[in-house]
Amino acid sequence: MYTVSDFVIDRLIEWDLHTYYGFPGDGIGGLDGALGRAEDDHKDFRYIRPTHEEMCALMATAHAKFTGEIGVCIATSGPGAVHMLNGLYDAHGDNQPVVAIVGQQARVAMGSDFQQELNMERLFGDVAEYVKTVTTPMQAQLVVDRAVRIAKASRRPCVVILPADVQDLEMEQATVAHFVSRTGVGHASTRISPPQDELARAAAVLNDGKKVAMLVGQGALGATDEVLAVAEKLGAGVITALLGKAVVPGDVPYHTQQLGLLGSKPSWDMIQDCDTFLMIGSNFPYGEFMPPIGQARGVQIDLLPRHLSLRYPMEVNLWGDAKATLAALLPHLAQTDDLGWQEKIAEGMRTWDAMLESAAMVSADPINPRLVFHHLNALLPDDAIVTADAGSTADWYGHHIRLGRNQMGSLSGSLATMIGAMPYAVAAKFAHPDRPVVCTIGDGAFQMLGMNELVTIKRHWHEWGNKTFVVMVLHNNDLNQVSWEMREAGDPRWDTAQSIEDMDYARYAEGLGLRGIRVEDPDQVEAAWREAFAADRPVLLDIVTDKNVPPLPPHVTFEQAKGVAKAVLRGDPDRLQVVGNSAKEVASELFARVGAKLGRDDD
Ligand SMILES: Cc1ncc(C[n+]2csc(CCOP(=O)(O)OP(=O)(O)O)c2C)c(N)n1
Ligand SMILES: [Mg+2]
Repeated sequence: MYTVSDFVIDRLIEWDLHTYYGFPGDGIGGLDGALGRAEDDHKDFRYIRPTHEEMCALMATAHAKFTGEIGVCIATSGPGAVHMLNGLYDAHGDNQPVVAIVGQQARVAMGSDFQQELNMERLFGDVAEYVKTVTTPMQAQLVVDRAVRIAKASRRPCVVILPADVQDLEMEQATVAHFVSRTGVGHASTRISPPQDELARAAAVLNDGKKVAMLVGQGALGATDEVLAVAEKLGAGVITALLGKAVVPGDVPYHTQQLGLLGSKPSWDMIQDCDTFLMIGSNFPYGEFMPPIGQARGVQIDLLPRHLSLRYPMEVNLWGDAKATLAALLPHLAQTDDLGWQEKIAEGMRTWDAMLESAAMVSADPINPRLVFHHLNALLPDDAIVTADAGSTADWYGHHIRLGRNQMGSLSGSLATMIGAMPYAVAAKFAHPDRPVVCTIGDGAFQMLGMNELVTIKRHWHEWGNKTFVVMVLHNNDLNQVSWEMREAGDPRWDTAQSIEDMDYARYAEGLGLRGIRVEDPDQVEAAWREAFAADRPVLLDIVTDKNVPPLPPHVTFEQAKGVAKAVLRGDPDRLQVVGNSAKEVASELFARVGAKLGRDDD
């Protein structure tokens, strides 16, 4: 018998979706059974079962990010569905197309508070652009097709709910009848660009600018040549949002990397001084890092109209794909002969780079986390994929990693969920088994669920063409990012909540048959990275770092710095080390200045 579940699998394959991250349960048992049969029949798909449904959904999001395709995740009803929510919100926040297929109890049980029965449409109602329960076999085609199409078009998660009994019913093809929609497979191209008159209006603003700042996000991935061509014509500087880091190669001299709390000083300076602001494919959230009111005329390009003029009042809004729109815009742009602004930005970036390097060389107890990323950046293989987590790795990744044309990198951006680095790295490896993958993760996130996912790596690493998979645990025994956030808010670091239990991560990895390397000496960091990249199997790099090196931005606002100084004065358990380290660090003079001022301003 050809069941609804058999059909769902065939339809996903017909939609060109071949990688599914799932976790079983009787609520999705009929589909699991069909997946088993389909695997025996060598159907064209891969089912990967990580250790947790949250991982499935985060992996589906990462799959979308690293392939440009739709991510697929599968879970059982009730707890499995609830576990997936965080990963689906990650897709929601970072505009990734994901289709989740979840089980539900049998139709006759619905509304009876049956075991593991939840109101799934309500549960997913906020996160999903489309969520629907398949109530009859004939409806299955409609619901699957709509979920896949809407996920891609809206760049949001969509959810197909399959009641347990429906999964095993005989499939019925859609008929020509009242109430019946006969849906089809196939996406429309999204390479859309705005009409000529709107392009001309945008070009008039841009051509008029003498100091153009470009802010480029992940929507421009794949449009590197067009972004650079526009920057060259306008003599602009280019900032990349964290998720758009890979759009512009790290060696472009006027690329100032990121903006904001983990951004660079040249980015901040560029924004403060620009007269024209061109935002491309980004939903960068922090308004305080955008140009002051009245300073800059704005143009924005985005494929999602809901992003237009959202964070900054734009003069011209262009609704279109970044690559197609920039290509259509280019003939309208005049070639500037004044590269003074761009050169000034490049000069600022050279100074910043030198400063970052010296900040990485500052001694710490025992290892300066910046040093870890400094060496990683120098040794990163040409086609590597790097992930970072929500903790301080995001700061160091933003500052010290310069992605080249062939490299990729990502993290949970908008949701900024802890643990993202690990499922992102695993999904990157499944999507690109011939490329080296590096996961950078804090010890807190590693203990949260990262440790579990090392088990998935144990299970699968033999299959990968390229065995390089390095998990670097930033071992600071602290929820460090939040310790600093507490200080910035004026509270001392709270040991009860902030401490992470010490453990031997390298030995844990060795216990799984992987390589474990523990580093406690700054002089060994570079060699450890080399060893990890040369290893014949996945490596856990346990690097013991100093929690008292502040991940403060270069232009810390007075309020934040005042908070840190207050916290230190109020008896932060690490006060002496913090003061000692920061005196040597980027923010050193700030602490001194704020400390002095605090005497007068403190209330
Ligand atoms: C799921 C989740 N819980 C809590 C937070 C808040 N948070 C952000 S960073 C962080 C600390 C992370 O600690 P760790 O993973 O050890 O990284 P570190 O900052 O020490 O490098 C916390 C608790 C979050 N972003 N996500
Ligand atoms: Mg930590």
